[in-house]
Formats: sequence, structure tokens, C-alpha cells
Amino acid sequence: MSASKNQPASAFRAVCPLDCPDQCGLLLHKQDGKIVKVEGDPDHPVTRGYICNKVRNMTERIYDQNRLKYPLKRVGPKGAGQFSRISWEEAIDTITSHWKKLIATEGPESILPYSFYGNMGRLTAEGMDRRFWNRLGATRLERSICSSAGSVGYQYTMGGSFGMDPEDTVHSKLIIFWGINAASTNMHQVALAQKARKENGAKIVVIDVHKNQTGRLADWFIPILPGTDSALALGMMHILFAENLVDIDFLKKYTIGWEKLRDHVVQYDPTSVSNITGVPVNDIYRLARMYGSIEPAFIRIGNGPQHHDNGGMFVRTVSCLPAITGQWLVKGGGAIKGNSGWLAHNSARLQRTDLLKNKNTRVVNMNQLGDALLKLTPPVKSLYVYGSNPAVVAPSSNKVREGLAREDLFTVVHDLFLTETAKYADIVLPATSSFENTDFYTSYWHHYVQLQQPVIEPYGQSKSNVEVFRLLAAGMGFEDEAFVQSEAEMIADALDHPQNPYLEGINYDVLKERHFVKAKVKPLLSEKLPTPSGKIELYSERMQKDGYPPLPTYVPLPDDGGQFPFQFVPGPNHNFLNSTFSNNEKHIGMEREPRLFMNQVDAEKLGIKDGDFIRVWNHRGECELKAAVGDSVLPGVVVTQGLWADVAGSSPNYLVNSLTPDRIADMGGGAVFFSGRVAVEKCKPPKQRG
Ligand SMILES: Nc1nc2c(c(=O)[nH]1)N[C@H]1C(S)=C(S)[C@@H](COP(=O)(O)OP(=O)(O)OC[C@H]3O[C@@H](n4cnc5c(=O)[nH]c(N)nc54)[C@H](O)[C@@H]3O)O[C@H]1N2
Ligand SMILES: Nc1nc2c(c(=O)[nH]1)N[C@H]1C(S)=C(S)[C@@H](COP(=O)(O)OP(=O)(O)OC[C@H]3O[C@@H](n4cnc5c(=O)[nH]c(N)nc54)[C@H](O)[C@@H]3O)O[C@H]1N2
Ligand code: SF4
Ligand SMILES: [Mo]
Repeated sequence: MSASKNQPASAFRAVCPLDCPDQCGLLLHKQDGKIVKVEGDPDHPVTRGYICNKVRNMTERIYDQNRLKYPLKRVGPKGAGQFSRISWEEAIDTITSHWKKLIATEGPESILPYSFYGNMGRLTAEGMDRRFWNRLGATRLERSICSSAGSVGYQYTMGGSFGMDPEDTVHSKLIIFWGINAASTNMHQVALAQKARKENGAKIVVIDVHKNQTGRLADWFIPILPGTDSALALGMMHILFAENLVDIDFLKKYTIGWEKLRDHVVQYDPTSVSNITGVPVNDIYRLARMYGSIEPAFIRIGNGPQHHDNGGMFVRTVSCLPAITGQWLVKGGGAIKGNSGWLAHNSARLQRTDLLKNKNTRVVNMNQLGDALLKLTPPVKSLYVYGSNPAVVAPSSNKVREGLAREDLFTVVHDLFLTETAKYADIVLPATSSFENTDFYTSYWHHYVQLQQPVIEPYGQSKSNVEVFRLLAAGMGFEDEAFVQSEAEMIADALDHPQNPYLEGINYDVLKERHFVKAKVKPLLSEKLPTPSGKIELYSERMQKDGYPPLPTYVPLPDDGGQFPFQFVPGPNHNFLNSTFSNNEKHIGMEREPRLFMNQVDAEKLGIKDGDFIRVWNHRGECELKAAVGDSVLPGVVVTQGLWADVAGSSPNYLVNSLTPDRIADMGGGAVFFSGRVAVEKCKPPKQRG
């Protein structure tokens, strides 16, 4: 490993393996073969040596005594967590002989893979696994739990996941965090914004349903009712056109449909928009005028508003704003929803889609895992889970767990820990941490490709996803050369992608030498956009063909059970990463306990005081949280943070996803975690129950 001025001899370069846009460069300090300290890499151009607490405490997780060391087989009832140790040979043989029988009797589509990003390495998340599933002909999984609704919405306007270079934020004079809790979920974006504020006098505006850590650092916090953001963006457009704060030259040259949009937004007058959003009329004017007069203006579009039934259309709508004021041509102006387009690798070659041989295998949306396990015909007979913990993170989790409990479902879980999902498995396999693997990383926010090489030996008998799928392929008798490629060869293939000119010159050898390399990005409008017209599509014929309104439109949320008085927004928290770390004492200690933020007006009506224990329920399930009464949310809204692990003895019950809807969003098969409704009441704390 090549050393540099800031890299002491005992330190090894690494990449943060969490599903976080920052994808920090790390330095791992080793002693006697073990990692003893995790620091930020000061040489990393974007993250500059600063990392979050979660990862500074990463050794707690890597060397947690509860980490899985050996393969296990279930010896007790499903869900009870009783297992005994077996060998890898027995594990692979049990799985592959079971699957061979299933394939002969029920066909390969009786097997369902379920995964998400795991450690974020591309080989881990979408490499050997996809090759295996394609060759097998298993049911396909639509991996749409995170940001797919918004990505499709953004694509209708801009053609793909191409946004501003976050490093240009320092030039911005107006920064709008729109539905992103960046102080917790994208800390270097906040650092860049604060630099712009300090050096440039930039103003920071936060639009959110919850005044959380990000709202508290804003110059101006704008509270909004959940699922109404498209209306606010359309109200801004109404004012921008009405007051001639638009950039007509830009609109003529770089967009299509601006005149139609101008006529269309007349209906979104500030009074109507205020009634929908809860944002006062004067604030709508103030926001629109700020946006129309301060440049460069940058909008960081978050994941919150797109986790609603109308989430795709929100991102489609808000991504029109920078075009209306011509911000894309100004350094420090524009927007970021996601930037993965710049770093797109050759996924067909990495995943070997040719191995599918055009078989039209059925597709299951990962947001409807419960229904897939309980209702699908012909039924799913075997489930293989890796890099995800659906018993906690998937919506409508009571249905998911009922499905996982099926006696006739043969379940395999590959993870670093005996997760809530793994407790239902017939076979559990131990996974390596990313620091034990070779893999490459592409951020979905900054423009760097990074390489991870093994820094420590595999923990116990743990194996990487790539290695396990090699073993499964051998066990199934798959002889294609795809299953014997080395990690280095897979990386070389994935980065060989002539269709993406921005990756030119980035390959395995260069990464080995330099660890992080910036893609050769160009100014966004210096070439045609990948939309059908090659321009920013304010009016989209493609949307019309796909059955959507061709112009940005506010679509109200559907009825989720009107009898439940509160809109329920259960997002992620500061010290966990989805459910990762929720089983770790140190991280739990930093987070303390899950709270339910509610407005004092609502609390008073229900006789609830700050610190009371609250039962939260609806027709799907219930959970128990501690009331945090104040003014951080609007009346009629309750917010909680964090996907908490099951508590031993199941009390208190923190399973927020037992309440969330498993409907599918308007676009991209997305999840609608934040569009549910609930009722709340005071209850006895668990300690005082008989
Ligand atoms: N510390 C930490 N960092 C993380 C994660 C984590 O669990 N913990 N998870 C990672 C992952 S996988 C992802 S996808 C990202 C997500 O990170 P973000 O993009 O920040 O998304 P969320 O935190 O889900 O929601 C962002 C904000 O949207 C608000 N919100 C909810 N509904 C609405 C709405 O209708 N309108 C508006 N304006 N706001 C709304 C929420 O209150 C929240 O403050 O973070 C990543 N980073
Ligand atoms: N209520 C509510 N629910 C949500 C969200 C929300 O905001 N609110 N957010 C949603 C979003 S945006 C997302 S992205 C999902 C995320 O949901 P998940 O992707 O399930 O995320 P984690 O809970 O972090 O679980 C990742 C699991 O992968 C394991 N893992 C890590 N590395 C590896 C590896 O190399 N190999 C294997 N086999 N396993 C590995 C970890 O130990 C962990 O158990 O959650 C969603 N769920
Ligand atoms: S900020 Fe995000 S990328 Fe950086 S160390 Fe923390 S979790 Fe990892
Ligand atoms: Mo996510």
C-alpha cells in the first residue's frame, strides 16, 4: 500500500462501508493484526479527515463478541434464535441440495433473493450474487427500498442521476436543504454549506416536517406538512413566473415546455399552496423571491419527501426549479438528488445479465416482501437474505415476520450478526466486514471512485458475499468462467465502460496506486442531457406515455385510514445506519432511546406530557415510544427516528415499521415509509406493567 505524507506506516487507507452519501476516506490503524483505531483520511479531497461518531467507533462492531464466526443451523422454532454450529461444507451442501430439489419440483422461481447494499462495495452488493441469480433463474428482486422513486422523478426532468459537484457548494450563496437531515445523513454537505456561509455569506434554508439537528442549524427553517412539497415548489414557480424572476434566455436554450409550465403554475397561487402545505403565504413569497434573486442557489434534495406515495413526482417537480432561474450555468448553483450517473460502471458486465438468457423470470418488489411470502402463487419456497435486515427495515413488518415464520419456507441469511431476520433462518452464514475484502466503491454524492483492499484477516470463518456465491455456484455445478473470476478481474471488468466517458482512465491498477480517483465530470449542460429531447424537460412527453401528468403536479396522498389522526414519519437516526449499530451498546448509548416528537397542542389535548410512554398504533401494528413534546413538528404530525433492534423479551416494542404502509410509490417501485397514519395514547412504562 502506497504511503503518503499524512499516512503513518501503521495506517491503511480504507473506504467507509456504510450506506451514506459521504463515502469517507478512512485510515485504519493496526496493532498486532487488529484494527485499533479508525480515523478520517486527511488526504481525501472531499471528506478531509472528518468522520462521524458511528464510524470512529467502528471497532466496536468489527470486534463485537456477538459477531458471527461460523455457519449455523437452526435447532429451535423459527424466530427463537436457537442454532448450532456447522461446517461450511455442510452449510453449502444443505443449501444447494435443497435448491436442486426445489428447482426440479417447483422451478427456480420458487427461490427469492433479498438484498440491499450491505457494505456498499459494488462486488458485494451487485457482483457475484447477480451472476449467480441470473444463471439460476431465480425470482428477481426489484431493489427499490431507498431512493428509486426520486431517481425516476429526477430522470424525467434531467435524464439521469447527474447533479452539481458537491465540492462547488462553497461557491453557493443560497443553500436549500429540502427534506434531508444532512447534519446526520450527509455531514460533509453541511460542512461545505457552513464554509459557504462563513466565507461567502451564504444563507442556509431547511424545509422539513421536523426541526431536527439540520433545521436547528438553518438561518431559516420552514416547517411543512408531510407529502405536500410539490405544492410548495409549484407555488414558488407561480411567483417566479408572475414576478419575472425567471431566466428566459436559459429556458429558451436549455429546456422544453417552459411556456406550458408557466401557464400551468397559474393555478398554484400562494393562498391555495399555503392551505395545502401549512406554510404561511408570506413565507412562500419570501422563499420564492430569495430563490429568484440570490445566485448561485443550490438545492440539496433529500430522501424524506420521496418516501411518500407522491415522492417521485416531488423530485420531478423540485428538480425543475434550478432550470427556471438558470442556476445550472452558475458555479455553485443547481441541485443534487444523487450523482451516481457520473460514476456509472459497466453493470451488465459486472452482473453478467447475459447469464439470464432473456428468461422472463418474475419480479418481486422488495417493499412488498410480506405479501410475496404470504400470498404469491406459485409460492416462494426458499428465501436467501444478504446485506439487509428486512425484519426491521422493510415496511409492514408484521406481515414480513409472519412470512418469515412459515414452516415450509427454507431461509438462508448471510450477515455479520444474528439479526432479527437471521433468527428466522434455517441456515445462517457469517459475513466478512468490508475491511477484510477487496472491492470498489462509487459514491452517490461526490465524484470519487475508491478501492478497498483487505486490511485484516477474515473474522472467524466468515466469508465475503463474492466468496459465498462462488461456493454456491460450485455446489450447484455452474461451470461458467464468471464464477471463478478474481475480485481484481471483476473490478477491471466493471470499470471498463466505454459508454461512460467520465470513468476514462480509472481502472484497477490506477486505484491500487491512488486509492481514490475523481471521475472526469463535465459541466452539466456542456453536452446534451440523456432526456429524449436532450434538454431539461419541464414538459415531458415520456411521462405522458408512462401514464403521468406531463407537467409537474401536486398529487395529494391517498387515504391511509382517516380514523387515525396523525401523520407518522419514522426516519433514520444520527447514531445508527438504518438498523446497523442498533445492536451495539455504544451506539445505543449515544442514541439513548427512541422518541416520538409531537406538538404540544396535540399532547395537551391527549393529556400527554414530555417523557410519557406512548403507544402508537394503526390497523397494521403498534409500537411504544417516549413522548418528546414541543414545537419541533406541526400539529397533526408525529415523528420518530431510528430503526431500533428488538429488545430482549420484546418489551418495549420499538418496531416502527410494523406501522408503515407497503404501498408502492408513484414511481420506481419506491417505498412510502412516511405516508402512514397512526393514533397515539399514553401507556404505562414497561417496568410498571404486571
Ligand atoms: N446517521 C445516519 N445516516 C444515514 C442513514 C442513517 O440511518 N443514519 N441512512 C442512510 C440512507 S440509507 C439514506 S437513504 C440516507 C437518508 O437520508 P436523508 O436524505 O436525510 O433522508 P431521511 O433522513 O429519510 O429524511 C430526511 C428528512 O426528510 C424529512 N421528511 C419526511 N417527510 C417529509 C416531507 O414530506 N417533506 C419534507 N420536506 N421533509 C420530510 C424528515 O423529517 C427528515 O428530516 O441517509 C443515509 N445516511
Ligand atoms: N421506517 C423506516 N424504514 C426504513 C427507512 C426509513 O427511513 N424509515 N429507510 C429505508 C432505507 S432508505 C433503506 S436504504 C433501508 C436499508 O435497509 P438495510 O439495507 O437492510 O440496512 P441495514 O439495516 O443497515 O442492514 C444491512 C445489513 O447488512 C449486513 N451487512 C453489511 N455488510 C455485509 C456484507 O458484506 N455481506 C452481508 N451478507 N451482509 C452485510 C449488516 O450487518 C446489516 O445487518 O431501510 C429502509 N427502511
Ligand atoms: S459520515 Fe458517512 S461516510 Fe463518513 S464515516 Fe460517517 S457514515 Fe461513513
Ligand atoms: Mo437508503
